[in-house]
Amino acid sequence: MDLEAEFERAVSGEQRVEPRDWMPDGYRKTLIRQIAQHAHSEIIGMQPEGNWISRAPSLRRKAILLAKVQDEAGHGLYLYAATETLGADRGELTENLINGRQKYSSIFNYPTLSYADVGTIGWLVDGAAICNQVPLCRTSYGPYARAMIRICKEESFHQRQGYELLMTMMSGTDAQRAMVQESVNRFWWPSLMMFGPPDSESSNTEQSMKWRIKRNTNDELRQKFVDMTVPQAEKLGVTLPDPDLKWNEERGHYDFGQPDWDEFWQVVGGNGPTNAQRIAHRRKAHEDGEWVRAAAAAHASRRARQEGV
Ligand code: FAQ
Repeated sequence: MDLEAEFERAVSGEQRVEPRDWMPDGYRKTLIRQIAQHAHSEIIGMQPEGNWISRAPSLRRKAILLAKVQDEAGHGLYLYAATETLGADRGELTENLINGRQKYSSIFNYPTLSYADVGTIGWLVDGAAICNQVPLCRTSYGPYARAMIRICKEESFHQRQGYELLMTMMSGTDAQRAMVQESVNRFWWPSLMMFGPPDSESSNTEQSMKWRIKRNTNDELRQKFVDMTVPQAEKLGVTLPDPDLKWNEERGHYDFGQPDWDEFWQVVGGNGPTNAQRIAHRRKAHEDGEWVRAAAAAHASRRARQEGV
């Protein structure tokens, strides 16, 4: 049996692919693209919420937010390590991010205008991330699947802290309730866009499903997210800004409207409300960290010389 046929047989038999196994070039490339995009999203995703750390309304809220943002840094590093098992170079991936050659999730190109956004990001953005990432715990590439297990546990905590924050605000004053509703209005449609374009326009889904990198299509996961979120919105007492949202008895799912896909492609193409700001901030952090990388490399090479390795 040739290598490719052996690989296809193993993958369709639910065997995990490990770093030293033979794999088709396209499989390796697709994984590096997806995992790097995921890692970049975690790192850029620190910015919208990080914006509120210094203005958190209490010490408790500040401690929670700090922990969450730190978790996101950890997820990013974990995922970059997974790409390294495929032969990618972390430094090159960072260059690709700050030069706009690689993407990161569209959701992080929207501004955080009020403190309620911290809760809404936890509830909707982490909620969408969990929906999308729990199936990735069964993705065919071993290091990615294993990384996802821990990441999903932490994302669940993130989702709950967001929901709890919003619940607290909803039991507060009229102004706080209005702030939550306004935030949900802004984040609902961009959250639906996180799952990627409709299946009919998704260039990678078919092949990624065959390789069991993706376990569900973009539209399947979007539907799952809507079904999961509507009862949570009802309990919270907010309205989701979609006049077409309606339970469909026959399908056993909610019907819902389509996001503005032109806006999605604009944001993915670099023209969203905060794309330039996010990248400029990441570039500055990278440049400011140059001395740390140089010192770490000098230390490692001195150590290696001393130990004669
Ligand atoms: N944004 O063919 P498809 C998080 C691109 S982590 C930007 O359907 P695919 C945690 C796509 O890359 C959030 N670009 O693509 C957190 C492709 O580009 P190409 C990130 C997008 O890969 C929470 C083209 O469009 N999660 O939130 C987007 O099969 C709170 C065609 O699309 C992951 O990355 C988008 N939304 O499916 C952190 C999860 N959608 O080929 C802080 C892993 C698509 O032209 C705070 N990734 N594109 O270069 C995945 O599951 C998949 O990559 C999808 C997209 C489902 C995102």
